[in-house]
Amino acid sequence: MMINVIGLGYIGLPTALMLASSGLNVVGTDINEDSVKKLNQGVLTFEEKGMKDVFEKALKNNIKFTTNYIKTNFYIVTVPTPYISTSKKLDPTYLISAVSTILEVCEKGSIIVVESTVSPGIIDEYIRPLIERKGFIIGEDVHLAHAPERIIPGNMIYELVNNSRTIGADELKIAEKVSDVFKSFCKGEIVLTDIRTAEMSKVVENTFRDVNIAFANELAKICRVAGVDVYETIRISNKHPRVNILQPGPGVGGHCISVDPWFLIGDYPEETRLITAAREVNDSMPSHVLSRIKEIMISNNIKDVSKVGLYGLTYKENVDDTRESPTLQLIERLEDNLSFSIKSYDPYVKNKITENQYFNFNDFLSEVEIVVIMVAHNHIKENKDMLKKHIILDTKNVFKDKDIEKL
Ligand code: SAJ
Repeated sequence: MMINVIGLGYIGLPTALMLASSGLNVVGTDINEDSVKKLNQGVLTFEEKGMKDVFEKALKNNIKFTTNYIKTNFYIVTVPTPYISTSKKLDPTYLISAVSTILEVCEKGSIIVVESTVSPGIIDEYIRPLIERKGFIIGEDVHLAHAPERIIPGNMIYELVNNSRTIGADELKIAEKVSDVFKSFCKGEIVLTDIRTAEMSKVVENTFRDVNIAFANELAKICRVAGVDVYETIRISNKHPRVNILQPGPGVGGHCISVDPWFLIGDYPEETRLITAAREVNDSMPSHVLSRIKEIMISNNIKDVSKVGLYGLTYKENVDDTRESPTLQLIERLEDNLSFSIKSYDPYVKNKITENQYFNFNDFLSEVEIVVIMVAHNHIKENKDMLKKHIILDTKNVFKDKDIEKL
């Protein structure tokens, strides 16, 4: 059996490599000619811990990369499913186009596994009618499955192997076939269910985390007014056997947790009061940081915003991904003249994405008086001593010292 993985991004590439390194026959397809060329030359298109070794093994096992869809009977679709910020809905265009192209080449009886994140109901609403319109009978000519991913950027390879996963299909025998493929590398439990439940559980997992982060963020605001240390409060409360509070921060970024809850809110506006409130709390955090910056500027008699430096542009620590990053959200909320002045630096971001961005840490530090730690990269933990002369606003609790400004 040959497996064709469609879309070689953050999820598709490691998945294709894991399958191939486990001995399966794999072809990876992507529309990006440059990426395909690089991969065929043995060059990875992005960095991820442990992925190089898996890549080498996959190459030895003859994995191939191409811009064409291959005629086979097993497809895993990992194309992007962007979210439309104005309507808060998912955009299934890439998914529709991938499935349409598969239908042009696939063998009779093929299994199409959608791994891309979809909002609950998307497969029924768009994919089934599309297949039927093209004259295929679902369950005979093609079979559908949904196998949402759960891996976390920064620890993807480990989590691909060890996480439990969900497979939804119309028939148990199809779910089992898909499960056998994933079992080639996945040691975690594989739970079989129907497609709608698989869709719902994926979005629910990210929504759960969003709501729980919002609770921690709200606590940070309460504790500031109450004059109590939020981190100490959380540390102590978490000693209770049934309490497990997450950490507050400058906001929630990334392509998943800050996005997926909107799918539920968009589709079930009457039922999602808690989820909506949580989104609002998390979205308010960059503005909360901004008010803290203003307070600190006033109390230190600093009038010029160009004396403020934001450390960290990525959405979380030790990755280079800046999608929906709280720092970028904060800069967007500044008036134009201020957003030109405020400085920023991130050791992981090598291209210019903000107006007043520095690429050398020393230069950055020498130009600012207030350093706002927005991301807890290992780099800042290792270089704490360099900030001795600065006023620090630490939104990630990197510094444990009492006299440092917190959220
Ligand atoms: N964050 C906090 N406080 C915390 C934890 C996180 O403020 O205590 C912030 C982070 O700084 C970041 C955001 O939340 O801005 C999200 O980061 P994350 O590390 O929690 O998650 P992601 O977005 O990198 O990956 C999530 C994961 N989902 C869950 O943990 C439920 C991952 O397993 C999914 O595969 C991924 O979404 C996805 O693709 O859906």
